[in-house]
Amino acid sequence: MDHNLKKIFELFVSEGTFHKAEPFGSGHIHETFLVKTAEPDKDDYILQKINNTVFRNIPELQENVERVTIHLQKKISAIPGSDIKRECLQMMPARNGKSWSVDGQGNYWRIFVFISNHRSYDIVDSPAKAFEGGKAIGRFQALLADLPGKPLHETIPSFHDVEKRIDSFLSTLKNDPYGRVRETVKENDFILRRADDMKIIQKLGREGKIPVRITHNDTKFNNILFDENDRSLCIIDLDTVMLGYFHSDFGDAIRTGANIAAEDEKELQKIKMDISLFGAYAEGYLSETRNTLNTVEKEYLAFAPLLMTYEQALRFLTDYLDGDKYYRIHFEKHNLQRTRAQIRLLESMEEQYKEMKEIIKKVV
Ligand code: ADP
Ligand code: GN1
Ligand code: MG
Repeated sequence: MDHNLKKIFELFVSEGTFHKAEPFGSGHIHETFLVKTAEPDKDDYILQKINNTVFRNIPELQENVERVTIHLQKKISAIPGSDIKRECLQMMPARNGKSWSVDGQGNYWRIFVFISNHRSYDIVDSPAKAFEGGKAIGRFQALLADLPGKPLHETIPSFHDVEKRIDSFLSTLKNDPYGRVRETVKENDFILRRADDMKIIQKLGREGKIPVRITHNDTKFNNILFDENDRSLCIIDLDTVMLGYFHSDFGDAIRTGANIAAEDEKELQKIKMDISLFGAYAEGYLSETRNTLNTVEKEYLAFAPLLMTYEQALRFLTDYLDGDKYYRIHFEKHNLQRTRAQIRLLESMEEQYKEMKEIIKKVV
């Protein structure tokens, strides 16, 4: 559907005035536009139509993002030499006094200051960037450890609860709502064979051996913005910041940042986890978190990328079997192609798991 983006943008407080808007970025969840302002010396903005099928409670979602961004702004602005405009995500208020606005069709919108001259990577091509990314995620977790006030809302219930995701996969297999199950027999078996092994982090959590902490929960590498010198600048996409395990953040960044091919690569032989990118990311991450992580958390770091790649394959596959309701797809069977690519990536990690564990042992 076409939206009147000028009218929607004008529901918000901004310095500059609307010049033009164009679709922006490669996120799978929201509809994102870059709004260019008419005045060259004023900020541009990101205008987002919030996905309210994925995020069911917008006031709670927005309250979380407000609290997290304000906390990060306070802490980062206290660091000498920091560039608050580019190192912190900044939401601008709507004219209704809230941080979101609803259009005539009942769509929810919000705006952020556009972080200028940033670079973002769907595929990472050097250990230096992987190191920077790891450092940025570690630092992000440290900055949020002392978020004051009540616990954050759970914006997507049981988001990284792989046990529940396996259960809902099993019920989708049984109900087969779109008659697609017979097409995915190989993929279903791959997922089911590994199901028990993938429950270990949750088990250790229940036993009190791994603590629940404030985590980002969506550390896809393109959610880390870099500056023009490829130094990490800002972590974005804060909708899923809530309680979780550090493993989710470590693992998901490797899943996306150490794969030498695209997340949905069709030619499976091109997909591989690059062990030097893994090592560089781990070094960057541990340079910030070494003194915080406990022994059990460290012991399971090498496993985290396998878990998150498994979870992602499971999520894409379940969405395919459920009729593609969650992820935005760009062509028929896109979610099946994504599933196959993630399965291949997991196989590549399994082939290198021994080395991954050795690297972690060295850098912890
Ligand atoms: P999604 O959940 O759909 O991935 P994101 O919040 O990650 O949505 O936004 C989608 C894309 O928009 C990002 O990957 C990034 O390229 C861009 N983006 C989002 N916020 C900003 C910002 N404040 N400044 C610059 N680019 C941004
Ligand atoms: C989504 O929002 P985006 O595109 O950064 C998803 C992640 C998945 C990722 C797979 C809220 O991330 O959990 O890992 O797609 N975000 C949500 O590409 O579900
Ligand atoms: Mg994103």
